[in-house]
Amino acid sequence: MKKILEDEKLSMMNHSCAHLMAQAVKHLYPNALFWVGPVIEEGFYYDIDLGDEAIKEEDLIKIEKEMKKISKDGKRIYREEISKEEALEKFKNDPYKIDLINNFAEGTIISCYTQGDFTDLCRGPHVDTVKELKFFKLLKFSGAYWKGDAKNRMLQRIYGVCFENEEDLNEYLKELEEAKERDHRKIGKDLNIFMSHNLVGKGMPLWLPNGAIVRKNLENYIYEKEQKLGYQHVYTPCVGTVDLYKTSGHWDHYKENMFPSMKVDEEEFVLRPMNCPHHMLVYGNELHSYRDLPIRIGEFATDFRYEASGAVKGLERVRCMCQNDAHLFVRPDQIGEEFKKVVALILDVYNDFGLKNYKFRLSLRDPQDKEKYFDDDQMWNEAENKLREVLNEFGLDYYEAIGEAAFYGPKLDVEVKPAVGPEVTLSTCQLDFLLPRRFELSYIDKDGNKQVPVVLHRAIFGTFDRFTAFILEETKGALPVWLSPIQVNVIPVNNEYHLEYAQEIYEKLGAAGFRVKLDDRNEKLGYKLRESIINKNPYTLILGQNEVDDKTISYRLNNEQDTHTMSQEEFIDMLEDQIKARK
Ligand code: TSB
Ligand code: ZN
Repeated sequence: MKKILEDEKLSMMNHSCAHLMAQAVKHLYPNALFWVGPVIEEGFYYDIDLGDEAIKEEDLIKIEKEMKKISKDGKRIYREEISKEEALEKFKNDPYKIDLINNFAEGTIISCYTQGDFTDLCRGPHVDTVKELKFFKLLKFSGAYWKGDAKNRMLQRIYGVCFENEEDLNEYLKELEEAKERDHRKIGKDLNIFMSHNLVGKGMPLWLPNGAIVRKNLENYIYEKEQKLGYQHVYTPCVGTVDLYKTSGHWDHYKENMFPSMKVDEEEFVLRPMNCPHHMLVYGNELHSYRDLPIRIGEFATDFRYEASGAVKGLERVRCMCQNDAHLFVRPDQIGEEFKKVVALILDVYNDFGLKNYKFRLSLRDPQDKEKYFDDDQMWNEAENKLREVLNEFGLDYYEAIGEAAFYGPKLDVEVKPAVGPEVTLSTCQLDFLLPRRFELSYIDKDGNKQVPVVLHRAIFGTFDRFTAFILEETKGALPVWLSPIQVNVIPVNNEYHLEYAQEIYEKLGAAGFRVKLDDRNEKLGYKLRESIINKNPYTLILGQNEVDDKTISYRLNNEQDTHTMSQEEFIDMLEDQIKARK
């Protein structure tokens, strides 16, 4: 996909096209006022106040037509530089521009761009004439609160994209279409993985039976791995008192990401945004000797976070999530070794899922940001170097991101790119010298003295929510057989002659523990087959006269045209092996 933001020429064109769109909107809606119109990854948008009018789908076509007309007219775009006072005078009837201008320091020279009858405040640069803007498309529109604040007025945001030639535009639109097809929100709906309802709330998806099968299997998978690696799993409540989060520091450093507190009798609770404080208490429940460490406390734990309403997205960014979480309590001399084990587990899991498109990001503190990060240079440097060392030992490619560390320590994140929208973090492993101190945790060392353990926070899937979103997109919904809600779909060629045998196979496979469906509807074979492919069933059995006569099974794989025939026992063995191997 063409990277608009990274291409100077394309960025400039898209920016100019935002102005062109605004000019067209102004022609059609003379009272329209404009907020900001930046270039983004997928092109550009402009936030517009249309008074009481709301944009409809057909309006985009009208606006596009007007844009074409203006472009044909071919006016030059010219830049003008004025003082802040002049700008305030020029835009005195436009409260949005006044708001922008007031943010400039006294004495700033402000630039404006004019094309024909339209002038806009803008840093630029722009193309020389609107004639250059020929190959564009308005993509969609949505509501957007002014300054992203739900307390403010709702503006109309119109998105579009512009290219240098028709081929590039068409190719981009095709890719956009494909990305939409791959979007887990579409797949999740088509395959009945999850739903949302405004009575439950924004960013609070409900996992449907099919989704629950996927999630349960992911849970079992990672639970087995963690058991083998010495993790101990716990269950803890998804609320805590405000005091718990004051002790942990979240109240000071993470409050804006939390739901507001609620009072019950004398206690003040919050929905937890993280599980670390609970796990600190679990560790502190017993005395520990240096020989007991590492102690690895895991939980599939529900958390609540306040995510901006514009940011919530399907299962990928939710307000109620379930982390595949664990806190590893180690001695300082064990940090490197334990971190290595976590990285090995991440690589192992990604290998099992055949994931290749991911990047390691080493997230470091911003030494200037004394408010977010606790002030202990030595501790930070040591921690950051430890992580670097291990990554180098593995020979992994990674990049460093300043200011992305958690408030309690540096971390390794695994970044992936969803079908639509910016990159997100999947796995994470975070070093923490702070929390164990705040909870006064200790272990007894060789000499009988109390020492403070170090904590590694880690989530391999990240959350089950986000990971599911990601694998739905990676597989385009065609999940591996061990995860698939339906593993085998049984279709009789003709209900009249073959249904009895199909029924027998259906029951046999069900008794063998597979997730089976029998399609006994009175529909044509071709129709049922197509639907089975659309539903991404890994195995579709087609049972006709040959199969009835020979007591065999014929199947098609979701991604293949060929039909394979084998004995019932062979088929059951093959399926069992595949599911066991989780391949
Ligand atoms: C790993 N305390 C640590 C934990 O011990 C922690 O909470 N880390 S986190 O903030 O990075 O979250 C863990 C993972 O949850 C992230 O790596 C990401 O994959 C996932 N995640 C974070 N926010 C959301 C969200 N809003 N929706 C879905 N998944 C999310
Ligand atoms: Zn944690």
